[in-house]
Amino acid sequence: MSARNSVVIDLKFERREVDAALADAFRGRTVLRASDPGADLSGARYAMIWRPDPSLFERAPKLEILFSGGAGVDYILTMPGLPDIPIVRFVDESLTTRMSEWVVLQALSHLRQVPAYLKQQHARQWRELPQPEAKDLTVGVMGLGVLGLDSVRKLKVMGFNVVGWSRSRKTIEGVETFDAGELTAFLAKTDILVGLLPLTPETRGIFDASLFSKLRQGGALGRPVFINAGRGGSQVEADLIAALEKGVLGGASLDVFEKEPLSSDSPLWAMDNVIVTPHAASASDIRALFRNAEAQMDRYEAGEPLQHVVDRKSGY
Ligand code: NDP
Ligand code: OXD
Repeated sequence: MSARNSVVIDLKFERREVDAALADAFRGRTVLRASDPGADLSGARYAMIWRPDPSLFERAPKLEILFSGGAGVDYILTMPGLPDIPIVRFVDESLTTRMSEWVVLQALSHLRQVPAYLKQQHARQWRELPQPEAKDLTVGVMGLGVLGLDSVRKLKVMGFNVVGWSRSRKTIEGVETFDAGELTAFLAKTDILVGLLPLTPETRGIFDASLFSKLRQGGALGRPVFINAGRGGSQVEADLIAALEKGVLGGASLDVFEKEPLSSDSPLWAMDNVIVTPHAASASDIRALFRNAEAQMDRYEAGEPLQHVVDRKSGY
């Protein structure tokens, strides 16, 4: 098989998962694993990566396309020796659906006071709490891309009022939208804030004390709630913890952290109004990943334009 058609794989999955998924993927192409000792990557044309060893680019100098093992590409864009070739993001219905499930689950959990009821359950306490409805609250979604737009749609189905914020203004039926310059106005309407932003120089540290202080206070839940599944580098964790301690925020659901895994001594673990998940809001499905990459390789080899190519200037 021609090395010109070879695909290097350096992903986070277990070897047996990769083996099982490879049974019906990349027919007619040679698959190489970067982790195999002595694997000769020198002629490889494509690479599928998720936090690869930085030596990859030296070992595979003839790469033509990089395929990200996830939707976010912040870790690729900061890799030393990154070649100037197209980077294709992972965009797939499975990833989108999983994320929307997580977002809706978290919004409903705070609406229906799941953290407070769990606390009562552990104390064997039988006490009914006030119960606002979804329509009494506004969820503000920051990031109206592939994931944000689907979450907006599904939050609407559950009855929430939804507002959205993105770099360029979007038009979404039944949703008030704001552009980058209108952040304060967007926050002032938001009771539950959902972060679905990529990590870029512009979004690093965007969720800080100043932003939390601009969220609407006194809404149907009393205090605003912060939900983040974008990237941990966008949240200033010290500010977030202080906002939760001072009651600027009434609760949070966090899937991403400044440093992952979240340190065992982080106060976030023990806060009973905080739900922590281990960067698991939406895992990439390996079969879907391979299917998507193959489709793009076929397009490329047929001379058609690639889809979901990262804009290096904007960083996502
Ligand atoms: P997209 O690229 O489709 O969308 C990104 C959105 O963010 C766009 O609406 C974009 O605005 C907006 N945006 C980017 N920069 C800014 C800025 N400076 N100011 C305002 N808005 C901005 O990404 P996806 O929806 O596919 O994914 C979003 C992120 O979710 C990923 O980058 C990744 O970090 C994270 N993720 C997390 C997972 C998890 O399990 N926790 C799983 C998958 C993804 P515009 O529309 O104007 O371009
Ligand atoms: C992604 C992720 O970016 O899983 O896809 O975080």
